[in-house]
Amino acid sequence: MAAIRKVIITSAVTGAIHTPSMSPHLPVSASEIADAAIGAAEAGAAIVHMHARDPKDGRPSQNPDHFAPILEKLKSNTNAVINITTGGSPHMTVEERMRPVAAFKPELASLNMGSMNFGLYPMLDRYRDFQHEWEREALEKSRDLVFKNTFQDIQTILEIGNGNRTRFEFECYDISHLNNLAHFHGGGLAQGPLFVQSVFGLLGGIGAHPEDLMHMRRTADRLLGDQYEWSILGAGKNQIPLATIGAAMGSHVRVGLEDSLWIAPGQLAKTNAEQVTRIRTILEALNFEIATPDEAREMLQLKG
Ligand code: KMH
Ligand code: ZN
Repeated sequence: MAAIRKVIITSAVTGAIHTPSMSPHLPVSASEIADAAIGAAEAGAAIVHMHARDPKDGRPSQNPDHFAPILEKLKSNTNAVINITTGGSPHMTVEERMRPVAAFKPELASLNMGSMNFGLYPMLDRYRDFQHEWEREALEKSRDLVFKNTFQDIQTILEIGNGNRTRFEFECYDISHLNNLAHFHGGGLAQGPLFVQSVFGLLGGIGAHPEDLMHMRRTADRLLGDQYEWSILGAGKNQIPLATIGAAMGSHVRVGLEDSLWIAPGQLAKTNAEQVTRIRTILEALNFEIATPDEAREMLQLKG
């Protein structure tokens, strides 16, 4: 009998795209963010993808002082792999975005594989009442915003990570980002097994149709061969459907309030754990096993 495949669940617990006025369940303070990640890990997430916020107004923050209490609580309460963002928010400079990974040298960090438009402004049609003016401004400004990830930016983050044995969740929002990853892999700066997080359904990136998913998969296979572990992230309403299709085709999955505030149409997720439980139930029904943090460490060759 063939071995049962182990699927890594990542939970991205708060992010920078969604803002506090969009959901009362979005974690904002350090203890809310840490508790959300611990709950997700207890529900089955092997990896927690971490952003921090300024507790004053919920604004995304890459200040290491805002990460420190979150990481401390996480480390003493869970064995989950901690993955720190270098994406921060698309409104920040790359120098700002790198700060927590340089300071904390985690096992895993995100790395965004190309510059792109990042259209958050359509959310202004849905949300009108904001507690803080920065929330409206962030959405409004995204009309004229480039999320900057030049080759030099990517190289600098790779060099910081490689120097600390931090490995990467390579965020690929479009086909060209796979080309960029193949370029850095060919040059030796990005080393396998590459953890490729394909991101679907953000305005500015690839769509969220199953054909888009197939195209990403075929291109990754052609460019990266057996050198990668594939993971799927669908934004908003695409979260669970795309994770399910991807998993059936051999991917790992990412859920979390960073990527979708919802658990069902018109129904906000109350916790990150709820989304982990939903995808876990589906994966187990498909006869997959859920990877433990240590199994994820082994698959991705993390430093532990
Ligand atoms: N917000 C996601 C679509 C990062 O933190 O580096 C991608 C992300 C970026 O997680
Ligand atoms: Zn993120």
